[in-house]
Amino acid sequence: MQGLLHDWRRTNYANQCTAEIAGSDVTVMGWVHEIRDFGGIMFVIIRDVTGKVQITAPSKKVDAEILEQLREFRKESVVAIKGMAQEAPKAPNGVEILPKEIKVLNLANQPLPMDPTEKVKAGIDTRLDSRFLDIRKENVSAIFKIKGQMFHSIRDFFYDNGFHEINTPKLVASATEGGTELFPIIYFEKEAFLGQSPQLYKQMMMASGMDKVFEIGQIFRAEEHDTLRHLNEAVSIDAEASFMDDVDVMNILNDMLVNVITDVNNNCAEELDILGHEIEVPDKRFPVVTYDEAVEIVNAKDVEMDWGEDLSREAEKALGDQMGGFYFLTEWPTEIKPFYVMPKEGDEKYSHAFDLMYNNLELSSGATRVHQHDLLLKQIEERGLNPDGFGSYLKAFEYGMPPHAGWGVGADRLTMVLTGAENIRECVLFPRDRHRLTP
Ligand code: AMO
Repeated sequence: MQGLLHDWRRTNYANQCTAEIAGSDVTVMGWVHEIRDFGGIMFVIIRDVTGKVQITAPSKKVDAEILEQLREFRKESVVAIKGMAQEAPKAPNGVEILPKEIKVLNLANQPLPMDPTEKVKAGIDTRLDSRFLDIRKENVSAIFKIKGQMFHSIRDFFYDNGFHEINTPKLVASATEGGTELFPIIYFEKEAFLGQSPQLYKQMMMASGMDKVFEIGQIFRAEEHDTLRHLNEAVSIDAEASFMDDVDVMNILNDMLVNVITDVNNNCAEELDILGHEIEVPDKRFPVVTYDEAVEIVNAKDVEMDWGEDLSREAEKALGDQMGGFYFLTEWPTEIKPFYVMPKEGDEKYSHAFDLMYNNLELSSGATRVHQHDLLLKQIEERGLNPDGFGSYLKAFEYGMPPHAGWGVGADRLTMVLTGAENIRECVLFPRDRHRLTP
């Protein structure tokens, strides 16, 4: 059968084919990136996850049969080549491979639905329709390599700081963030929903004595928004910690982000370079602006905003222009924050809720939570929600719930910050938005 590896194994990735290995035999495997045939000499560029390597086939030095095989190559086919490395200052990494044996592992149909070498630029929809081809481009895979480093670094940070990783259900019976924006599903004979946040579960875990938990998982929001920063399926990084308040968890969030940015800078220099993006490691605590101050700043910039309103896009922009970089927005009006947010003692109009912003982009929301059963019940009722839908959640507050606080960070939005992407769809492998459910 054609196309099997049999006893062939890769000896070198493209980035391991450097001048130091000149004179040795290697086996490289990857995709046919480019074919240049000058009659007397042929150049084929092979691409793998690490970069590119040049195959050079002069008719005087290479068997006619090999040249024939090379001429049958089609762009983006998967091939394996055995040959001898020799120095070639003009080739990628200063080395080229003189082919001795060739295997075509899988031919790519032509024409390709899009060109992964970017000679012909494709729009975002064409690219997302053939995402596997799109990700073959180094400026696209760079985003996902950085996103991977981000998750790695975040997990390390949580484990190093005594957080336990949890997984909570995504099939749920009731809303967490209020009644709207839910995707209903049929759960046997009942109606259920896709989870919009692990909020209620991470809070219930505070009553379990696990002390500090985190979850990285999907959230589903049936928002009609069709913007560059909203998705209907996103990944949320959620943290919850007992015996802590809003200021404590804001400090944890600040430390975590400094850690992530440092790690990305240290481990993804090549990817950042490909993207032409730089991100400075913040050297001080993120500045804090209160909601009242934000209303003043926004109005001073001639963007109308009444006290008690959420920030509009224009208001976010005005505030972002003033603040720049990372900053916390604190002391939100209680009435526009969810029922689980703790109001300020003696000044209940204000709450212990905060958002973390980067320029004009909201990255995270968090708060000190209400841990007293009766106050929680009152706040659920005041928001017109039916306490019956919160039975198992409320139960956790009756038998020893410690004071606690936490936050949720949008992972795809954080990736935008780390990579400089302007459209959130660039930061998700297979995005789900108002119009897209495939691939
Ligand atoms: P919130 O609803 O503010 O808070 O969500 C937290 C963060 O998740 C990201 N996010 C989104 N990203 C892309 N598309 C969306 N549709 C979307 N919705 C939210 C944002 C946002 O800041 N339970 C609280 C968190 C908490 O208090 O712990 C919550 O879900 O970056």
